Amino acid sequence: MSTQTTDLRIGMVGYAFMGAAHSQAWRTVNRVFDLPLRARMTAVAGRDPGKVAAAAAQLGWQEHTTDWRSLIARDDIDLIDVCTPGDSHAEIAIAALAAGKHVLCEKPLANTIDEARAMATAAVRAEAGGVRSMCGFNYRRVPAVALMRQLIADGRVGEIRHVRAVYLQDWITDPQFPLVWRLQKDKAGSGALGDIGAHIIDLTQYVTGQRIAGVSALTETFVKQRPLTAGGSGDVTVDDAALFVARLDGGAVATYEATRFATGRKNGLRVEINGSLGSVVFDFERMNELEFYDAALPSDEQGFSRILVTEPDHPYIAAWWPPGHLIGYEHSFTHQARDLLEAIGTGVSPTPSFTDALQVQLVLDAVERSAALGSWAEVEPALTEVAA
Ligand code: SOE
Repeated sequence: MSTQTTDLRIGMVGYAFMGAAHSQAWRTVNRVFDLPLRARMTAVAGRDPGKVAAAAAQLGWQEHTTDWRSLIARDDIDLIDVCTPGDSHAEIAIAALAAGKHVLCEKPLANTIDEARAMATAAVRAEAGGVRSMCGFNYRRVPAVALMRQLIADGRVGEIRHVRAVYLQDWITDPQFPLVWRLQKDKAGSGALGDIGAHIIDLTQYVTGQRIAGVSALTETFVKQRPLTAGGSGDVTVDDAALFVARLDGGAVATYEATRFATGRKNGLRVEINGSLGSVVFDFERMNELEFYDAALPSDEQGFSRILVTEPDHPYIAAWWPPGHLIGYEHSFTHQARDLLEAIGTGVSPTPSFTDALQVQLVLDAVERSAALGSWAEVEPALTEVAA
């Protein structure tokens, strides 16, 4: 392990579930991977002074503040990590990029296309000055997903015919679950569609190398009123479930389902790709495995094999444990931090870029347009004014 001499000083905004997952990654990444930069957890920002002080102590941040703008103004902070609800992503990320700070922004990139386009444009402009940005689609960094992409890129499933993706949760099936920010459009932008649908949109585009070109969708809000923590009740203004079919630009046809009402499914992300020469299946409930069907085998040998993705030559695994010892959800965030530090340290642009994330946002918008009109909706290309 080399002794990193260059610190990358980080300011994180937000400290809830994603803030905790990112903090774990910043604490761990340089103890596992040999990188040109060392993450230094300089400060965390949050609105509540007591809670952000407690979060700093618990998560390992050196300082804390209630003013995220002060992080951007500091000369001793190099990167802003945006872990807030979607309604503040654009303001924070654009200000950070303008101040010359690298940015990691949680998904989905923004709550609207206009915000996402402004963020992507700001990122392209900042890139010209060596300022890097990435959107936190962490499932790309699960070793089995990276292996899935490699098998497809190597032609092992042939021409892709079908993409079949679901992301199933059940945390709000109880009508008494309160009206939290994820259920309010002005804060979250959309419901299951943007929160977990964005993941399967990005993941399937990433592993297939194809883009969603058009969709036909429906959305549903099963529970339309929920209790307010201050008493009374309020309107749920986002989707509880979103389902759509899609055409990909490489010729595949696809089905997508994102829901928070799949009773019993806690974080059930599953993607199946069917091709002319075989199929490959990733199921997050068995995240260290990949199912692979090789139609080129002799017929008496054919069947789905289970690849245990824990060998040293599998993506990321060599840094962890011997074969057969498994990794978890949090490792995808450590791998995300690894790839970001490696990119910044070697002067290349990390992926997924804000333009990649803008393309996901355009799909989200097409799904909502299609569901509202009950008709097919095309997905426009993700161009930014600077790049166009
Ligand atoms: C939703 O509850 C959620 O926390 C998403 O926001 C995350 O992106 C996903 O990884 C887990 O579920």
